[in-house]
Amino acid sequence: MSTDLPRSHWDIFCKVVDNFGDIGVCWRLAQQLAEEHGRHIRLWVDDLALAKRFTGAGHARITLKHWTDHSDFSRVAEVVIETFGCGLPESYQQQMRPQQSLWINVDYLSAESWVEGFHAQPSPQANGLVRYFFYPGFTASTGGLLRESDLPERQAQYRWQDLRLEPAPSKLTLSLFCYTHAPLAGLVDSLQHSTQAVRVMVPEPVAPMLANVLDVTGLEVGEHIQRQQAEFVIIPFLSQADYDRLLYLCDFNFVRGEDSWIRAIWAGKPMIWLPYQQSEETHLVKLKAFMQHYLAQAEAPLSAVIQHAMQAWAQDSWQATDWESLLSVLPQFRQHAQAFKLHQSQQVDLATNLVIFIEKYCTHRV
Ligand code: TRH
Repeated sequence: MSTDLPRSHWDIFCKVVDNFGDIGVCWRLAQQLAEEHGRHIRLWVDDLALAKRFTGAGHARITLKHWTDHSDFSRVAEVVIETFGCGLPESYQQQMRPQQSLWINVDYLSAESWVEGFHAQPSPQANGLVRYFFYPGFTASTGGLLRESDLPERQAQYRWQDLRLEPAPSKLTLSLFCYTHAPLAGLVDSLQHSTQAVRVMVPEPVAPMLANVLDVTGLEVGEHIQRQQAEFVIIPFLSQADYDRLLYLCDFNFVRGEDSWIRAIWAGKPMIWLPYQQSEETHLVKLKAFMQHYLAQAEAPLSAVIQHAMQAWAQDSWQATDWESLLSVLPQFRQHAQAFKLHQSQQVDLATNLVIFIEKYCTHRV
């Protein structure tokens, strides 16, 4: 079987729908395939400027390519990874057939049970190509979750000083990464009246929402705003590596979407997840499925508090009591988050599952 590019050269296609998750996940996957599995990756992205905010100094085995209608698709890879159903360029597909390239769509993450039935299934395309669906997930019958093999060693080195920040042992430190539909006013009110002093790390993309709630004109990176029991600290949009540090060093994390959600699990700290809003409230079905999995081993009183808080945060019904209830179970929540992290870390990671799937496929075909 001949292809244009050597077997170890894979292509990943990424379309930035909105926000950061699409490129965040693709860059993380590309790095792990290059770093831990020795692949050479061409990462095709339609929004190069945003991609460069994530790739920073890049990686020796990863080439960032601009995906446009005029891109040079004269050479195709044997293994082609589409992400989040972004599709593949027509002209590129035309070349995949003669080359018998393997087409895999790494789709959105969900804890819903149907995922297991669709994972790794072939979908014959009208043009004769076969598109395999690869579903990330929390169980062994899915593609797994992105998790770097050296994460525990890295976490052991994390220090606030790495982030040019100081620890604040007398306070609970939170990180706050949410969407505009989050009931932020309710949370800010409950934190201002918190029975325990809190420090809230607010990444730059969230600052305009907070400025609105605090009724101040604009909040700059580096600003500290004290409101009774709550100190809000505006921090820059960090590198993914530094954001991992922040999640690990905080006592409590508010996260969202796809990637920060999983990074909060690997941080092993109490967290509240806000799913990306979808039509017909599909995101609430995703939230329910995740809580069922996340809280399967949790004691009923703890599970009830966490469920109520996550639902209130996703359904715009956050009460001050939600924060005080979380505070009242924080020690148990910490233990639970640690136990869930250890349990979930037993699962084979997504990049490794992808390599195993592809090797099995390629060996079978030769
Ligand atoms: O930015 P998001 O809301 O991305 C979303 C979701 O992926 C969603 O599923 C998708 O449909 C939508 O985009 C289009 O949330 P997510 O997935 O957590 O991605 C954020 C990325 O940004 C993640 O890789 C972490 C990274 N990040 C940093 O690198 N530095 C930071 O300071 C912060 C706050 C985030």
